[in-house]
Amino acid sequence: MEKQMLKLYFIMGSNNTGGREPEQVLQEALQGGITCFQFREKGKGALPEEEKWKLGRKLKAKCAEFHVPFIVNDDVDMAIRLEADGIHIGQEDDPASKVKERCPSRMVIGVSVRTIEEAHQAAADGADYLGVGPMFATDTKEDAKAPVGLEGIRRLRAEGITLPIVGIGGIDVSNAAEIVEAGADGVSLISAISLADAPEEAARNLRSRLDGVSGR
Ligand code: TZP
Ligand code: MG
Repeated sequence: MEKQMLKLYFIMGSNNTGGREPEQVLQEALQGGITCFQFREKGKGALPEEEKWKLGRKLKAKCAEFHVPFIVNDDVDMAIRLEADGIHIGQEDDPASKVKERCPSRMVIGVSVRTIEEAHQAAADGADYLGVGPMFATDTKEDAKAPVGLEGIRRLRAEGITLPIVGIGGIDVSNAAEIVEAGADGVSLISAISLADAPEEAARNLRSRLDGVSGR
């Protein structure tokens, strides 16, 4: 996996756009320079299976136009059905080792972790990258745990975790650079783009901020 793809990792489902068309919001985010996209159809108002698949197909096609990887959250069957470029799983899901057995080998596997133990386990299970967070307080995820802060990333690096890392939770243009300076390879975020008045401009500002940071 190219860790550069994690630089500006946008996540969105149909219920994160404040009522706007998800395809339009994604189009703008792509124009603004996101480097990866995750389809996360989850929580209140999430679409049922078939609708989810239909929207997933459209969003995947948009990503393909821009040569940006299309990752599916949680739902391994959906990721396979959509021929996604990857799957992102959490601690409540099957371990990466098991998910890996079910998915085509070209698919990237991302795992959400909060602690050093979870990170070591995900690495041992064959994760390709780690999502670390929540970094800061967020209103987007209802069941979000306490933030780990920049120290959460620094600690993982100090403990010898070498996998690509993307920070998540409460990230926007004001704090994105610090995440990379702390040792992450990029930032993943929902509302800073999905609820922005101008998603393209929001993505572009984030991208130029991140292009100016020297990471690890
Ligand atoms: N996992 C940890 S925090 C979070 C997820 C999915 C929500 C991130 O949303 P936002 O709007 O970027 O804080
Ligand atoms: Mg999950």
